[in-house]
This record gives sequence, structure tokens and C-alpha cells, in this order.
Amino acid sequence: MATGFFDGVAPATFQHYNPDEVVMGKRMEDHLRFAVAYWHSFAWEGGDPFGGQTFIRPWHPQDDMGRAKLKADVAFEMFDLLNVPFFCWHDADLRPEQGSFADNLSTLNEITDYIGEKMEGSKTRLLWGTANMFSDRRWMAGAATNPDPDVFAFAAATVKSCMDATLKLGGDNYVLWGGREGYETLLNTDMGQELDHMGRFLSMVVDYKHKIGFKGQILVEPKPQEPSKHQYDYDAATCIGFLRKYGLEKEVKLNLEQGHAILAGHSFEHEIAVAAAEGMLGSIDMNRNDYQSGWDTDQFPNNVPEVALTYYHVLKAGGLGLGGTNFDAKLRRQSIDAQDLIDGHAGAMDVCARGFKAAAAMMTDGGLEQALSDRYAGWQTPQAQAMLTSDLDSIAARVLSEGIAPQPRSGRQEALENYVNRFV
Ligand code: XLS
Ligand code: NI
Ligand code: NI
Repeated sequence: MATGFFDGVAPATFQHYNPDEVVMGKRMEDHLRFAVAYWHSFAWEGGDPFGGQTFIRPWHPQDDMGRAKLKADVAFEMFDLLNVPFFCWHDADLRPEQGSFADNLSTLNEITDYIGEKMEGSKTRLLWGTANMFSDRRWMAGAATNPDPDVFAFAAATVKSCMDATLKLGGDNYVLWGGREGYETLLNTDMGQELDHMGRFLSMVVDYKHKIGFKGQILVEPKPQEPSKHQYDYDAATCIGFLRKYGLEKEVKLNLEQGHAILAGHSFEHEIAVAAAEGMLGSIDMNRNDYQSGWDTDQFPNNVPEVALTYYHVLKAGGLGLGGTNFDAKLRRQSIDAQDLIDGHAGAMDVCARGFKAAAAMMTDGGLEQALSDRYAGWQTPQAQAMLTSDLDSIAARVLSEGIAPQPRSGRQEALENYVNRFV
């Protein structure tokens, strides 16, 4: 029976997103793999640092299993209305408020059984699950990096329970985002010890993945700060260095987020290109930050030229694979209607589809790849290639003997920007 929450809501309409349209030999739905983020759409109540709840939902307050099930009913109604292939969750989004670990475990098992039954009647699959180890006060000094070993133990038990639930629901990925894995002040922080604990913790996650036969990807999600002043997973490059140090580079990939890239002083395509260069692009959290406020505003994406460059680099990297496009985005707190939830997601899907098609058209046209191969053409010569296995002495001798004198060439940035503009 329908909950009635979406009664009277106008259906999602799309100008650009057509799941069945074949682009570069594959259905658009299978390229983009859109996912709804349970937390922003159903758990967040509309608060900001200056005010509390603005959304009045029939499943509030979220402290009771009956209302947790109503929330799941509404969520699956929205997945159907949007015809969205995936969703993502934290444990704390799904089940009632946290108590003891035993309470958390039994409510998580109960609600994920319930969600599993709902999935049988729905097309929507699980893109990823994760543990919320940042909201409850027990996590205030970190989870795996907490100075208190009891918190490390609680974190290990929590991640185990969330990996079990992800496996049970057939998830394609398991994500770790360490909002409190960092510090506020070095005056009370042993950074080296915390990093070693985080590396060891992640190794245990990987061991457990293999033990339970989880075939999905393990992903870490970089973010430079907020809520912690300094987060250890600062950006893609920092995470890659960390994974290599602890020998996890073959086991763990990255879940990259548009807004986090901006907070780290990068473009989103920079982060994707860094991960792709290492074969570590796992999945993306698609959203948009306000460029003036300097914090993680988690808005729905609506900038087509930015999205086009994002998907251009995703396509260059070979696509999203087991990953997807998770809308880690929330309504503005004045957008209090059920209709706003539909409009936010449908608009985001359309913007991504439009950007994606522009990216595919640029790939097919090949103009940017041609410009790249022209720019690096000098490296095709045997002398240039030989330099890469040579040494400074021999190269210096050749510069003298051949009188090598570089001739600067235009980088043609404006022409390339004009080229991109023809597609977006
Ligand atoms: C917060 C993160 C979070 C992760 C999942 O900024 O983006 O939502 O994606 O814990
Ligand atoms: Ni985020
Ligand atoms: Ni995210």
C-alpha cells in the first residue's frame, strides 16, 4: 500500500536522460548508474549551524523501528518514481538512533532484512553501503584513529556489521569516508600513530572482504576538511600515497566527490584524472558546492560544462565499472515539499545526462585526443624515447653535440576551451 507521501506530486520529466538510449555502444543507464543517497533525502532533517529541522516528515523523529520502515517505504516509492537504478546508505540512515553496539546490530539486521524484501519488488539495487562513524559523540575524536582503543574496537565491529549488510543486499561497493579521521590540533594528536592505525584498520577491512567473499570494490572517499580541521584523506593524491604506504593499492580504489575536490582546491576532473592515472577510479559522488561560501554545501549538480569534463575523464578512464554516479546532494532547507525531492533528483539526472552526452560526443569526435597527441608528438621519435632510459651525462652531451635549443609552442588553451564549448 502506498504511503501517500508523494500523492499529488508531478512525475519526474527528463529532457536529456533516457535510460535506454544507446551512447557509445551502451545504454545511458548502464553508463551513468545513478544512485540516490539515503542520508540527504530521507535522514537529514534540514538543519544548519544556526537552526534545526525544517523538513516535517511522517517518519520523524527517527528513533523507532516502525518509522524506520515507513522511511524505507517512502524511499522505495521515490526510487520507482525516478526509475533510478541504485541507492546508497549509512547504517545510521536506515535504522533508529544509535544505542549500544548490540542494539545497533539488531536494528541494522532487522531493517536491512526489510529493505531486502523491498528490493525484491523493485529494480533499484545497492551501489554501496557505509558506516556513519562521525555523527554520534563517541566518534568525536575519530573512529579508526581514535586515541581510545575501545572506540577502535567499536568502529571495527560497526564496519563488519555494515560490510555484512552490504553483502546481504548485493551491494557493488563498500565505502569508507573518514570525516573524523583527522585532527583539530597537533597539541593533542600523535599523527604517525593515528595513520598507522588507519592503515591497519583498512587492511582488516580488505581481509574481511575476502573472508566473506564480497566481490565488490572497497573504496575510500577523499575530503580535505569538514568536519575535522585536517582530514587524513585530503585528496586523491594523498589517498593514493596512503594506500601505497600500507600496501593496499591493488585492493582499494577511490570514491571521488565533486564538492570535496573543490574544497581541496582542485577541479573534479583533476581528481578523476589523478585516480585514473593510477587505475584507482572507483565511483563518483556527484554534487556541486557553492563557490563563494567555502564549505561543503552538497547541492544537486547543475553546471553542464563542469559535468561534461567530469564524464569526459570518466570515459577516458574506461567508465565507472562497478561504481556509479551517487547524488551526494541535499535539498536547500527551504525546499520542504515532496515535489522538491523529485525535482532535485530529476534535474540532476538530466544535467548529468546532458554533460555525459557532450562528453561522449567529444570522445567520438576525438578533437581533444588529437590535440594531446599533437602536443606530445615529439616523444614519438627514437631519440626522445631513448632519453627515458638514458642518464643526465649522455643527455647533456647530446644537447651540446646537437645544439638542442627548444622552440616554445602555443598551449592553445583558448582554442581548446572554444572546442569544448561547441559540445556543451
Ligand atoms: C561527506 C561525505 C559522505 C560520504 C559517505 O562529506 O561525502 O556523505 O559520501 O559517508
Ligand atoms: Ni561530501
Ligand atoms: Ni560523499
